[in-house]
Amino acid sequence: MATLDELREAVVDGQAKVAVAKVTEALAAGTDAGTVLREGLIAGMAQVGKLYEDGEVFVPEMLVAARAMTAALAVLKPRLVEQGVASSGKVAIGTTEGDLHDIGKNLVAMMLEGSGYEIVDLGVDVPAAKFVQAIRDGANVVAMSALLTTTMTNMQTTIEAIKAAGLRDHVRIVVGGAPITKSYADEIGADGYAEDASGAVRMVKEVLAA
Ligand code: B1M
Repeated sequence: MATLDELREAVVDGQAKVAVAKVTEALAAGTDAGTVLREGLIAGMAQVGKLYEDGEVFVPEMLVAARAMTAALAVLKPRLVEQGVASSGKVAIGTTEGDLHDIGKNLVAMMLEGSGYEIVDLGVDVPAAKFVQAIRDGANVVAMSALLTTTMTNMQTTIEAIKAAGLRDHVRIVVGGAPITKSYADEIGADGYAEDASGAVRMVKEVLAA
């Protein structure tokens, strides 16, 4: 669909206003919000990642692309949330300490919110102590995201801190992000791993039912 191609290009080029306009146009034309997300926004960011890996764009271009994606996501969010169904659970979500990537984490948060979970968004660069406090404040799920190989190890640090605080039995822990694998999740003692945002919704449901 031409509009989704234009949306993808707008994200790659970092044109926030165009990206917002294209999301609005696609939704008005009746395109499903999930399709707009996958085929427009996520596809655009994936292309930016490839261009960065190939040395064709650099951090500033990635940053403007990320801003365009964030602006477009804000428009899409109400529709994503609308598509959700009622559920239960309070999820404290954040990007691990030292990590400033938040697009994937925001997507996961939105999809969970859309599925009826209460979301406590701890933001980026979240130290272990903040996750621990969130459990004390009533979260029954901790959801951690990491995009860097240097910050994924802080997931383990956080799990150890949760254990040390005597709270491990009070909470389910799910992890994800580009460098994370199922075997890494198992190794650090997480309850679940998901590859993408819709997988995260399934995973949270599964671990709460277990
Ligand atoms: Co950064 N960056 N970045 N970056 N960046 C990556 C991650 C990188 C792979 C690029 C590359 O080299 N090819 C690389 C990491 C290499 C590594 O560690 N092995 C990298 C690097 C090196 C860096 C810097 C160090 C660059 C520098 O300064 N020299 C720096 C680090 C800053 C820091 O965090 N301390 C940096 C900075 C940035 C920007 C600020 C410019 C910007 C982030 C803006 C923002 O987030 N607000 C940025 C971006 C945009 C990227 C890429 C291009 C795109 C990331 C993204 O948003 N993807 C990325 C390259 C890539 O991924 N190909 C890259 C779209 C998003 C929807 O996907 O986040 O993977 P993702 O989330 C997915 C899944 O992973 C999953 O679901 C999401 C939806 O499907 N998921 C979960 C995520 N969290 C989950 C949690 C779950 C379950 C699923 O359960 C809880």
